[in-house]
Amino acid sequence: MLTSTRSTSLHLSQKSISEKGGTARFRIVVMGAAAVGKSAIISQFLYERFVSEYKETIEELHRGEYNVKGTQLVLDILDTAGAHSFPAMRKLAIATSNAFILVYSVNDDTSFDEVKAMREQIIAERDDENVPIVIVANKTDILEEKRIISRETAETLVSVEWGNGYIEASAKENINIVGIFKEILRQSKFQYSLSPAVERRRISMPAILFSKKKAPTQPKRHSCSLN
Ligand SMILES: Nc1nc2c(ncn2[C@@H]2O[C@H](COP(=O)(O)OP(=O)(O)OP(=O)(O)O)[C@@H](O)[C@H]2O)c(=O)[nH]1
Ligand SMILES: [Mg+2]
Repeated sequence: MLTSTRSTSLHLSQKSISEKGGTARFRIVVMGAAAVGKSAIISQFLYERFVSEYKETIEELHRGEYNVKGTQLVLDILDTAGAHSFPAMRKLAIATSNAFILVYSVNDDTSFDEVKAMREQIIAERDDENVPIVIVANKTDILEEKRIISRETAETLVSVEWGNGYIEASAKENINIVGIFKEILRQSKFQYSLSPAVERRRISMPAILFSKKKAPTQPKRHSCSLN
């Protein structure tokens, strides 16, 4: 378990959050093929750390707690398995999350195919074309000649055809990582502003520890309220 308090660059406007008992909750799931950099993105966002060794994830829940002008915002970020994901776990993650980050690696075309399939599954299971989804093209730091999926191809498909958010990022170089989370909150109709003065406490622990908790209620689309 890791706990720390430090300033953060993500500041959510108090006006945009309707809270119950002073606490607002938001749950994001990060999905994608194996080794595309899902854990690296979360680690860079929450802990400002890049780990170059590859360690397969089973499932991990990270929590960022933000104090925004006296209101507590709890941001749950579920890190999922790319290789050995269990269909039941994926279904549960899809059913209980407010928003989705789907990651592929720009040097791996099968990981892009997987993003397409996951997006279709999310839309089918949620029965909602407008569920907040951001597609992340990760590892953009690699040499151009190793890149297989071009920005034009992916961005046109994602932004124009699918109507989802598209972000080019590098967890290794910490490029656009905060942008991913800003985009997902924007898609979810949150308002935010950048501020260096917000307190954040971060913890990381296996999702199973949270399994007895009631899943967060889905916010209504086009409203900013959270339960
Ligand atoms: N060059 C480069 N390597 C990266 C980047 N992000 C992650 N990696 C590396 O890619 C490997 C896989 O990263 P992970 O974050 O563990 O991938 P994952 O998607 O969580 O993998 P699973 O948990 O198995 O699903 C690791 O060796 C990382 O160091 C990046 O932006 N650029
Ligand atoms: Mg992982």
